[in-house]
Amino acid sequence: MNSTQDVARPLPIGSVVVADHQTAGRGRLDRRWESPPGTALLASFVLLPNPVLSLAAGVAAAQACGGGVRLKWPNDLLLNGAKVGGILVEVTPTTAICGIGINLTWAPPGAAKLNQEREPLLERLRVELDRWASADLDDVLTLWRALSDTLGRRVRVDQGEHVIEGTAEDIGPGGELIVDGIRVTFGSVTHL
Ligand code: BT5
Repeated sequence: MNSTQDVARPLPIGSVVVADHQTAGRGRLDRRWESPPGTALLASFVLLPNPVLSLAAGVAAAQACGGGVRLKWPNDLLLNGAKVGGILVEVTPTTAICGIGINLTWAPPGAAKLNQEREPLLERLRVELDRWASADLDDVLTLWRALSDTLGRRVRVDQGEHVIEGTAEDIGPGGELIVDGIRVTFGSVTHL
């Protein structure tokens, strides 16, 4: 299929679309998500809209992966500091489409792979996502903080027109990153 996000879009809440291969897998801002056939977990979950779904999905995915997977704000899964997976939340008027890609047996240069089997990982992901997508905000934020590789670091946030550099101090109640007291709601983060 082209992208699990597009196949999932018209489906009802509770649906899950899984691909062996995507010809047009995408990240945020129309960036591409690459993975050769059969080498990754590529799934889109149709969920109720939730303002911190991206963070909740990160928590769920890190829990499902286990083995030291950590979170980089806003939506990356890291293994040993390298990107092993990503999360893309897109909304329709009534649903949120939560796309999760995790490298299993292949990764692009500089990225990481998890080396786990897809089916058991998908099962754990379903369970964790069910739980965290409807969990209390405070519980999501608490576990996100514990799994975070971003908090406490110096970061650069590139917002296109603006670049913010400073210490990533915390995340706020809306999932925003607080950098030297400034609330950051979007941008690409580099750990310095
Ligand atoms: C993301 O975007 O990290 C979200 C990726 C979501 C992919 C899933 S797969 C299932 C579902 N269906 C879709 O079509 N998408 C979702 P972003 O933060 O924008 O990161 C994208 C950037 O990550 C790219 O510009 C590359 O630099 C890098 N990248 C691409 N493929 C990668 C891979 N397999 N592993 C690590 N990094 C990758």
